[in-house]
Amino acid sequence: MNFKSLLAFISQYDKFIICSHESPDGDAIGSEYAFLQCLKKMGKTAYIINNDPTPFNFQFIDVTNEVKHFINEKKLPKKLSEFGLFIVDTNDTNNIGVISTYILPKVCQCFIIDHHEGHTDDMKVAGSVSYKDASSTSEILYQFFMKSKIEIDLSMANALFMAIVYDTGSFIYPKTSSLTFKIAHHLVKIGVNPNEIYSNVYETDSIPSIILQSRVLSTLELMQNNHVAIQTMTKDILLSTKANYEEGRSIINIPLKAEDVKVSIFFKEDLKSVTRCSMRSKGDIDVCRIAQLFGGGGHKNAAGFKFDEDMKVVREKVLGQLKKYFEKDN
Ligand SMILES: [Mn+2]
Repeated sequence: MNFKSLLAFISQYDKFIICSHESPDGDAIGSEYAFLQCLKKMGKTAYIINNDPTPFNFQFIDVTNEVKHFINEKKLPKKLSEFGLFIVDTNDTNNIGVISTYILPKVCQCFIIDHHEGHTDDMKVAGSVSYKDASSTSEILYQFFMKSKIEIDLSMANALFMAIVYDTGSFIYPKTSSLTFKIAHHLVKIGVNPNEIYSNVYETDSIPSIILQSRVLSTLELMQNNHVAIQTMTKDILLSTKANYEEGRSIINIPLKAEDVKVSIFFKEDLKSVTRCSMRSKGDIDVCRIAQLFGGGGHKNAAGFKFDEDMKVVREKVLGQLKKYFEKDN
């Protein structure tokens, strides 16, 4: 991995803002936190500002309470033109929510650290460190820390480990490599307790989130000879269960436990009536390509997009794209 452009960007500024994608996940939060500590160790001033608050189950790594989200313009640091902006765990400047309105236009330049497919043509992007084979953004950052001889303290190790656990589905998703385990080995040596991380991330669900799961799972439809599963989470379901939008995140993985299910599609509506489609697939089915047709992105086996069109229309279009995959079976 080559970090020359990243080091050059860091040396250009004294002050940085770090942000990530909307609805930040474990990799987004863990990467931001570890990278913030790194920048501080390099003598820089840095702040994390996300579009959304940190989901409850990732908050434990933020021991210094530094992962903030946008509240209003007045609360932003002064003289944003003196800041460099880091965008981590996404390469899409349309995917960072209000940061693209209130911060991106005011900073001088931004730099992307990411592992997703695709790239951006945004003029503000001064450079990027992007490795699509990396299991997580944190896996890239770990290598940057090692190469730059940044000491990884326990708080950084916990953040990196949580990020890797999250983005690899606890070391089982396709991009999990021997390097991933080597990094995990080192982080555990530093003092990370894997069971504690697991427990914090996966055993802290709220009761509304369990009820949400049962309601959403009851919307399950199976198409294409049981190869395609579709679930829907409407605003009404969210309101009636009192669960948070983020708490629906992992429901998409449930249908994939069935051997026959090759693609899991999840249509979601949040409390602001914004609609999204998330897709997960097994093996060679490239859902990122489908997401890109709708202006979204992600990885081959995990991708998504936002849409304004009627859900039924989008649903038919997505199914139309998938049909091509399963015609081979017939
Ligand atoms: Mn990631």
